Amino acid sequence: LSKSHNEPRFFPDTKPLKPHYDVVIIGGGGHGMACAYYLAKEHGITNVAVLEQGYIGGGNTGRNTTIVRSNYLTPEGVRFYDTSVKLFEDLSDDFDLNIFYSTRGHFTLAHTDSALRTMRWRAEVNKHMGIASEVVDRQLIASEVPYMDLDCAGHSPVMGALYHAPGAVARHDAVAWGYARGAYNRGVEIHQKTRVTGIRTQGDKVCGVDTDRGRISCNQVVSMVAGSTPRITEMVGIRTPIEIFPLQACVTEPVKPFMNTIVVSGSLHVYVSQSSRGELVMGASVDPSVLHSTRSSFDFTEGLSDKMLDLFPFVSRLKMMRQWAGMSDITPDFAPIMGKTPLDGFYLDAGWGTWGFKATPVSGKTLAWTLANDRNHELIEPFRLSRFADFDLVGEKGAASVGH
Ligand code: PYC
Repeated sequence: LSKSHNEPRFFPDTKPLKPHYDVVIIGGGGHGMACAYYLAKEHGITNVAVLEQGYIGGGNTGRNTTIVRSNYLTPEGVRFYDTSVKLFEDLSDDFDLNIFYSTRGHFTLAHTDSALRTMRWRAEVNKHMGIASEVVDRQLIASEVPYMDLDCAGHSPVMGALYHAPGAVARHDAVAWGYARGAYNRGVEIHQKTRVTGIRTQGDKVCGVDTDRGRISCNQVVSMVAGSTPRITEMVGIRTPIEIFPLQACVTEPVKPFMNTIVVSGSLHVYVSQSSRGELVMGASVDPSVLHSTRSSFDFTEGLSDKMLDLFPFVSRLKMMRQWAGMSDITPDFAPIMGKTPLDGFYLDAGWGTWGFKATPVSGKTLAWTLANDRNHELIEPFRLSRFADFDLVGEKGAASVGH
């Protein structure tokens, strides 16, 4: 084989760690890679190491159901996720890599009066902020999703829905790899299979990171590790109100394209879309108890199938191909925790719960800005860690697609 055939497609073999980096990013998922990309691209900061205990995008980035939307409940949330949707729309061009971004339209079904009231609330906040969201009736749902049983087998009929036209799906691995390649080509070092074992401080400031491949010194550390956040924050003695719950998902065998929209039922606790490969990608509520594990269970598939079949009886004929779980780092107000912390030089990108994939571009971009300027970007200031002590919460539970 010629030399080019032997070269890895994206990254050469890992080099030894350097003794010093300006910035260490802990976590090589979509968020970590996006932060590295924007640090290099927009701020010229390239003496950066991304440390990933497994492989690129192997955590929650590769374990979600890839839904992108901005139909949140609070102005802070809407503004933040709308910026992300706009960044997502241009990513394939930015990367020169197809991330299979596909705008589908997103229905959140309401089966009760109170659910409809929440949909109306979200629609009004969204419209006020220029986001396309509206409450629609059964007739419109039936014309857009003709294969769905709106009567839910007589159990809890659909009364209406929140329709969000910009709702989209994308290829999650391509997002992580696109950011990683862009960062790498600009000089960022990506160290896979490198586990952080400690964080060193001097006074009130971060000064280095210990890993299972050696020690490094650095000026800034940002933790972007979602379900592993408590393990990292413990190293620096920072307390957060995050609790970890598994969130499971699964796909069916691929079938011809028939489902053009994303359908979420908050009351039945299911969500489904059809991937560009033809698989139905489905998920349900988070698991009922705190657990730091990515094991998957039969309870999940059984419960999910029960609800799915109420809405889509024909799915009973499809084979389930794969199931998996991620570790959701959930906060009390269902909004993330981002930005500076009481420890100088240590930053957080956490609390991503069940809403992290859709924030990948905006979290990377705003965290890169925050690191470069050592002050919280205005879009993430509402999500600062100190909001819990200040009782200044950003209540987004009503906009979480996933039951909790
Ligand atoms: O927030 O859109 C969402 C979502 C869907 C599945 C998990 N989270």
